[in-house]
Amino acid sequence: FKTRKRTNIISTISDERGDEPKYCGVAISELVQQQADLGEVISLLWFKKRIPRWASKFLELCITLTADHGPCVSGAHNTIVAARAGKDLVSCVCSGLLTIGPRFGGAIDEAGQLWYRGINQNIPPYDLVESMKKLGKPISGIGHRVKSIHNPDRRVQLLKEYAQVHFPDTKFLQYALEVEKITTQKGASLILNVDGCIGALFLDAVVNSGQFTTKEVDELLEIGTLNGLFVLARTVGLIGHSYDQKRLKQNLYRHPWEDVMYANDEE
Ligand code: Q5B
Repeated sequence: FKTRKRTNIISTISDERGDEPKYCGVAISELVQQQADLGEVISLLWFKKRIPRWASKFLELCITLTADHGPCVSGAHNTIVAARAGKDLVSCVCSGLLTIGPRFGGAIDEAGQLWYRGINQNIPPYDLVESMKKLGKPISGIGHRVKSIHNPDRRVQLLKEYAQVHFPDTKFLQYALEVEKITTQKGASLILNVDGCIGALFLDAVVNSGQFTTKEVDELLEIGTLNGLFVLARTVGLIGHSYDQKRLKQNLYRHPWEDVMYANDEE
């Protein structure tokens, strides 16, 4: 009888051993034939599911709308500084990606978790806001540095418009918008931001796609899948910023003294 060596790796999302790669059992030629979009590829490789076209188009829309947000945001800034220090593409992009986190771009999962808990545990939006206040924690998915009720975020408007036309239901978005109604009474900048909107609509998409069990949705949130959308999208922009600086042959960046308050103890 044969003794089989135990494998060191288990992988369940793709297989490249045959004539052509398969993404979760679907051959790439089949995807090409069916004119599958990027959202479908994401869904196969991230969720191991085929999702309806309206949902995959939503994933694509998230990528389109968050691919870049100018040179001043944390990620682009880091990439620009790294590029000007003469670093290679991968280092420049990683430098930018490493800024993605709870304050910048990486609030989607936590926002999703809040909206999910709010709906599933029947927490009135007001109580959710108050509970976060008691904890002394900012509400993920709420607030923006430059966007406000007076300067609305077009990306959020476009996401809402898409959902209104194509989603069967948007209960998570509606919940997040109720939270926004409360927070914007406290401050004009405490709007539902792009992270919070994507978090809510992502839940509306997976729940209404009919492809995910409750346990699977719980798991998506638990393992932090939603931030992946921002990471993927913003990589496009960060690559662009790196190329831009190199094309412009920008020299080494040094922050101006005038913009630093030197508050040394001895002075
Ligand atoms: N306050 C985003 O803060 C920001 C509050 C809040 C309750 C909140 C802040 C925040 C949650 C994390 C989040 C995603 C840090 C943002 C993104 C992608 C981007 C970025 C781009 C792109 C902004 C002033 C007062 C204080 C605070 C209170 C603030 N936020 N209270 N819940 N969520 N949000 N991140 O303006 O009484 O004065 O002490 O952490 O969702 O990252 O374009 O830039 O595409 O690249 O710096 O769009 O909102 O305000 O922190 O000085 O707070 O408001 O407690 O109250 P700010 P702060 P008080 S989208």
